[in-house]
Amino acid sequence: MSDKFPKHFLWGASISAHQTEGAYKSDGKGLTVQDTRPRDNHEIADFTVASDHYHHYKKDIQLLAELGVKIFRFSISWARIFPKGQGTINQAGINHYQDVINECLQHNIQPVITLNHFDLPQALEDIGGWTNRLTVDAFKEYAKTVFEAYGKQVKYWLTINEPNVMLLVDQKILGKQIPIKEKYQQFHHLMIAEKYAFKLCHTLVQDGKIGPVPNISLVYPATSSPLDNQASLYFNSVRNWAYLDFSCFGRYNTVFKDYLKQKGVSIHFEPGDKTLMQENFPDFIAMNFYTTVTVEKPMDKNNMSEGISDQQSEDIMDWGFYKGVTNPYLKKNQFNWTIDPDGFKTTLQTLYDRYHLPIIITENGLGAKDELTDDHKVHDPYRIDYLKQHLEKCLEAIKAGVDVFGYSPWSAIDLVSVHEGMSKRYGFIYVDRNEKELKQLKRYKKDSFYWYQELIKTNEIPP
Ligand code: BGP
Repeated sequence: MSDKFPKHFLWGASISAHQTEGAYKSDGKGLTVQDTRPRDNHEIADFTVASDHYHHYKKDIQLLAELGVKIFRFSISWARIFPKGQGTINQAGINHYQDVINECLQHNIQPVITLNHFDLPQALEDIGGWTNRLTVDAFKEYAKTVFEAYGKQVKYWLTINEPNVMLLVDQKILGKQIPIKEKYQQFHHLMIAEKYAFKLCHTLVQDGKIGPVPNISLVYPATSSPLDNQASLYFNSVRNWAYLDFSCFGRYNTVFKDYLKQKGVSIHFEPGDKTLMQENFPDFIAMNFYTTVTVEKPMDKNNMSEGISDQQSEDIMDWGFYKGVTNPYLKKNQFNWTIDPDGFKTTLQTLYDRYHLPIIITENGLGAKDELTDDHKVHDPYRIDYLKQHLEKCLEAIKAGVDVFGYSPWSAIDLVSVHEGMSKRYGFIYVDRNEKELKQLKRYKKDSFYWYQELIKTNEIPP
């Protein structure tokens, strides 16, 4: 096999609604948990304007067409379609995404749509959010509405972005901390909602394909000690496999069930849940990958706080089960996330052999403090380096037999990072604003834009 990627490989770029759109109250949109969530650092850019993609989508899609992407992954803001999460449909919201989809198709770009990316409508949060089973009903109504509205044109769908991250760092992403018992009932509801999305997509969208979109970080044991190996078994299960086993096999795995039992947590099933989960499955797995995690068995409770401080951080502890440690073999980025291209290959191989489903990478990328030069250039060799290293390993995985059919890195344009506002940029396209100043919000192509353009054109990693 040559060094080229497969002929019809789906090169893309990804964003989410709340991190790019802005216009948070325009045209009838309701508030979401992202609009209301307390931010630890009030200096960071808010989501009210973000990258103003709502008003710049034509320009942004035109730039993506110039980049050469075949797919564009974005999410629909549920609260634009149902301002209260359910009930009355907001036609302006339906029209907006119709315009975005038309614009993509005119440029021969296939939309890949995430149904929900961290932005639950606030009205549903007010009735208990994912803890309340009514949120599952509201999600069904919402999913049915968008499949009916856009299913003729959009064939690739993703369910709910990273339920595993939402639960691991709940207080940061969902706006409030919840007790563990409630957390895993939420988890069950999220997974059931996803199963309904599989079912509805397969019923309503002709030739539609749908997949779960978890954030997968393979978990390594810190040493060859059997106890560290146990720690990695448990964190792998809680962090990764619980979600995908439910989506792809329709069951909770035994390690995860034991974890819940030891925590005194039991999940309530409604009649019909078992049939639903065992009869509806995805067509592919969409994987978000940034890093890997290394854990040991926690032995000393002193000076340790339980929990997780950041979605990809090693600063995690679950007493009795696992504790994150620094991996001495790996470098870190400016924001303390480890960089592990070999781990990317191992993750792809592990995922494929576990589930035997085609894989599309829907996030991967480097957050960095980019600088716009006086002549409006952004020199980001570090991002090119990161992408290059990961794509080399992706190609090795493909050669080793893993069915990877697309790569859509994070992110198409600069956007508001979940934890670091506008100071942590991921895009191929620079958006000229910072934390405090909106400036003109002009778009500039970074060096990585030209590098990725060349890659897409040749289907080969440029030197
Ligand atoms: C993923 C999320 C994205 C994005 C990314 C980077 O988990 O799906 O929405 O935020 O992580 O995270 P951050 O913005 O914290 O750097």
